[in-house]
Amino acid sequence: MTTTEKHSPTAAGSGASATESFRRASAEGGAAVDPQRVDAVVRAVLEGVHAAIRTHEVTYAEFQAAKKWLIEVGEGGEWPLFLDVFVEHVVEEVAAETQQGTKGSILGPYYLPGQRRLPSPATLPQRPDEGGTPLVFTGQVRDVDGNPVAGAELDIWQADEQGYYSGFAPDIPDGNLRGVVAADDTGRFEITTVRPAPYQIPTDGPTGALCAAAGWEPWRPAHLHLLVRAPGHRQITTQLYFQGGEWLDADIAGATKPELVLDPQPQADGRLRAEYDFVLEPVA
Ligand code: MBD
Ligand code: FE
Repeated sequence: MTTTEKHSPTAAGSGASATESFRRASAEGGAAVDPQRVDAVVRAVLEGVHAAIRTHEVTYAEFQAAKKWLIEVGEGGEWPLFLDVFVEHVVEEVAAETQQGTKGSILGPYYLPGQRRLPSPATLPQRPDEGGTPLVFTGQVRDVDGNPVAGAELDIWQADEQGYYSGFAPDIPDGNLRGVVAADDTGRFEITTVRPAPYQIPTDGPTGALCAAAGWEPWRPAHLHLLVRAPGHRQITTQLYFQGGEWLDADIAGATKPELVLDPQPQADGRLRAEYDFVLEPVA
């Protein structure tokens, strides 16, 4: 490995970590396999593929290129990345039809459980020379009737000023810009962090190659990821974006919603301050 390779993230490196992390999280998971449902859903997926081949008169050369690319997605560990970028937003939209409270968004491939628990007011773990404009993020967790919720936690993770996530890029300490912040007993929280950069899909892997081949911009707007939970309430998985931020209207992952945009205001001390209140529905 050369020095440059060691210090800049590679698609294969973050892909392998994301695949490993997904396997760990879903070790006991898996939906019940009702043959009728497998038949209905998989049949519909295959019919969609068949229709695309007929409509666009796909050639043998193109079919073989597709096979080669699919093999590379697996070998590069990019199934979590590819599926979360191009498919998860629709699964989330279907789930959202039966959900109340704060809008959800996709989980994405870079969540890591078990991060440091920090009482509010909290500062997310960061390097002494962490880049990026300091950001103070405050708000309150309430129930659907507007009452403060006790025992709320905000499990938060984000990219750094270069758009990289700890755990998925070399040279970033484990747990950097990640934490589980405990709100106070009226649901209020204050989290000091830095403003993240937009995220670019690695250009040196198969998902990036697909974007280049299709002429798609491989970018997500800057965002904070959050799981917000409290006893007796449904956990929400969401993301918060930044008003006026680049790619806000062109998210490759199709995961922005107008209700999920922060409008940070610069303070006299040079820090940004943003406020957002979360609404949790009771467990079903
Ligand atoms: C991300 O940071 C992300 O949030 C998603 C959904 C997909 C790829 C990278
Ligand atoms: Fe992300």
